[in-house]
Amino acid sequence: MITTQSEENFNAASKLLPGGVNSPVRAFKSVGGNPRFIASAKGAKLTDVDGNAYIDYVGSWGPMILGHAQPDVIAGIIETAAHGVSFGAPCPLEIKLAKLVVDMVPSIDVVRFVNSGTEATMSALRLARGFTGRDKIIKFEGGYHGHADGLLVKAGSGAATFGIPDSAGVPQDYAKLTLTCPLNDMAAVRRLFAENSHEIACVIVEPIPGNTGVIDLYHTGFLAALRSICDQEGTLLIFDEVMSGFRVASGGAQALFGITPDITCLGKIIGGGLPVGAYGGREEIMRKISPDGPVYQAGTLSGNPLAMRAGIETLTRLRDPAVYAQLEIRSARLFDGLLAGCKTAGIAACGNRFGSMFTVFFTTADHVRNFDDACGCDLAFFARYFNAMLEEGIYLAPSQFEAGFVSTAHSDADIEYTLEAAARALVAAR
Ligand code: HOZ
Repeated sequence: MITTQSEENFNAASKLLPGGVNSPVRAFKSVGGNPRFIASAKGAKLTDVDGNAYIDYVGSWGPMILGHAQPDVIAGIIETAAHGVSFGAPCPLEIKLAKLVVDMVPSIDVVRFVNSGTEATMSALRLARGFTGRDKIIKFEGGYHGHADGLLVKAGSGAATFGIPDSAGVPQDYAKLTLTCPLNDMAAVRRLFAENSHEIACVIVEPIPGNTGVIDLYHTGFLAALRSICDQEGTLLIFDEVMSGFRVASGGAQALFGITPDITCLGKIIGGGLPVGAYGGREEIMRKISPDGPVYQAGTLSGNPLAMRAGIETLTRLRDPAVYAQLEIRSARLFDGLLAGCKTAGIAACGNRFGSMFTVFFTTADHVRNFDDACGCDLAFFARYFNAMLEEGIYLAPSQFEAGFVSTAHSDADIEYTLEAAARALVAAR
C-alpha cells in the first residue's frame, strides 16, 4: 500500500502539532507506523490522501452510527448553515433536540447541551458535588471520561494506550478527591464507601465501558449493585453514556439494562459527527444548574444550530427500532466471525460485545472483566494484527484498549470481506 502522501502530511503535521495529531488516540505510536491522513469518508469507508480505501470500524470514535456523510445529516447541516452557524442566543433547534433526548433517554427530564463528552462529564461532576454538598468521587480503573483533571486518574483510552493513566499536570490535591477501584469489584466499592462514609458525591461509570476495550458490567450484576449502594449512601450514580448512548439502543445502555442513573452524560452520536455533548437527569438535580441554580456552567458555542441540526437528523433516524435490529445482525456476524477466525487460526482471544460496539481481546484468559485483565492482553500481537488489517484495507482503532463500531452503512459484503481479511491478518501477525 502506498502511503507517501500520508507520510508527507505526518511530517508536516509533526512540526506544528504535538505528535502530529490533535488527539493522542489518533497516533499510531503504540502499534508502530504513522497515522493515515484522511481525505474523505462516505458510508462505511474512509479514503486516505494517497487514495487508499478502508472499511472503517472507528467511526470517528463512535458518532458515525449512520455511516459517514449520511445524506440527510449533510443536507440538514448545509440548510442550517445558510442561516448562520452560531448565535450565542437561544434557537428553536435546541428545543427540538432536547425533546428528542428527553423522549429517548429514560433518566433524562431536563438536559444541558455542551460541546463535547469531556465537558459533559466535567460538568456532571460539578453538578453532583453541588447537589450533594460532597467533594469525593469514585471512578473505575481504566474508565475514561474525557480529559478533565479529576478524571485523568487511572484513566483508560489513550491514557492507557500510552502508559500514562495518571496525567502529569493534575494537582495532587485535586486527584486525591478521585477514589478508584477495579471494575466488577463490589467488595472494593464497598470498602471505598465504608472508608469515606457520607463523603462521596457520585460514582461515575461507563455502563458499557469502551475505553478499556468493551467490558460487561451488566451480566456480572455490577451495575445493579452500584445503583443500590448509591441509593443507600445518598450518592449520585452518573452513567457516562458518551459511547453507549444511542449506540446500543435508542435509550442507551440504561434502557437496554433497565437501570436508571441520576445523571447521564452524552456525546458522540448526539452530535451526528459535529462537536456536541450533553448531560441530563431528574428535574430536582438539573434545576441546580445556573441560571436556575447555583452550579455554574456555560459555553459560547453550546446549543449552536449546526450541531443541533446534525443531532436532530441523526437521532430522528435512530428512533426506528429496525436500525438496531439490523445493527445487531451485522455486528453479531462480525464479532462471532472474528472470534471464530481466531479459534481456527489457533490465536488465543476472547471478547465482549453489546449491539454494535465490540472488542476482541488477544489474551489467553477466558474473559476480560477489568483494566488489569485488559492489560494482560498480548499487545505486541495486537500491534501486528492492527498493521496487517490496515494493509488489508480495514481501519481499526490503533489500540487494544478501545471499542470497534459498526454502522448502518456496513454492508454484508463489508462484513464478509473483513472476516476474510482478518483470517489473513491473523496468519500474518502470528
Ligand atoms: N473516547 C474516545 C476514545 N476512546 C475519545 C476519542 C479521543 O480521545 O479522541
